[in-house]
Amino acid sequence: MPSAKGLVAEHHPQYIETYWGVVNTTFCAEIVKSADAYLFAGPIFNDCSSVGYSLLLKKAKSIIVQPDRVVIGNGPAFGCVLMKDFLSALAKRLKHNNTALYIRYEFQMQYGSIGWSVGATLGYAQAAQNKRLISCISDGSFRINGLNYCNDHRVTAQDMSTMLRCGQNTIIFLINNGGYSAEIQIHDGSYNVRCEEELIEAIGTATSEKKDCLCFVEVILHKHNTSKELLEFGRRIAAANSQPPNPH
Ligand SMILES: Cc1ncc(C[n+]2csc(CCOP(=O)(O)OP(=O)(O)O)c2C)c(N)n1
Ligand SMILES: [Mg+2]
Repeated sequence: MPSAKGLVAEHHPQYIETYWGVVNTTFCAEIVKSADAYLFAGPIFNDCSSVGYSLLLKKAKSIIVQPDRVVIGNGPAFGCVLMKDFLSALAKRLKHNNTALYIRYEFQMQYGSIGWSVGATLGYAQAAQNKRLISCISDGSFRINGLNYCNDHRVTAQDMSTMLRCGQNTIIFLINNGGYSAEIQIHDGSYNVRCEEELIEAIGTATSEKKDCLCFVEVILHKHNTSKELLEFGRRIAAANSQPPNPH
């Protein structure tokens, strides 16, 4: 399942795919569905991991291993069995092969907390200084890092400056697809105002039918749509700041 992506080398001949319910190819979904039994190690079946609770799996065929209990099918449940003990005992009964992990892949799915990857990149790189990290972050996640919802990269920029200060050599791919694609697929709507008429309408809504609600209106402006005072200010500061440092 998605949370375990990367634990098995994806070029291994017996690797099928990461199982993710109906989002999979039919090939993978059919193999999983038709298996005699499924062994889950530490699963959390939430809305994301179960694709809106649509997994077509039969609970009776499952063995669910949690950190301190094991549930077989619809029961019985064995308490006080630690996952590490269960998996070590199981490993002893398996025929070993040469499956090797070449690349480690990390992501977190269970809590779906976007922006996690930025801080995690910083931490992983610091901990594994003999390796080079490759990090893929989409624009929304990069922006939202540190629960920063506005168009302000302050917190992410701080993480980046820490990466620089620590001399990290990570390669970061910022996947810029122009916003929150995942949210657009789940729940699109018009949240932003782009012109005066839309702003008047939004203020009208905020002060009438939504008068008791918290209202958040994002007003989209062109970056050069500013006052002549700011233009003058910017020009003077630029001139001052581009002077060579004062020797005194
Ligand atoms: C901390 C946090 N805030 C908000 C959300 C809700 N959310 C889920 S996906 C998403 C958009 C992600 O955008 P981006 O990182 O650009 O990825 P894309 O969908 O564009 O590939 C948001 C806001 C979340 N999961 N976690
Ligand atoms: Mg995006």
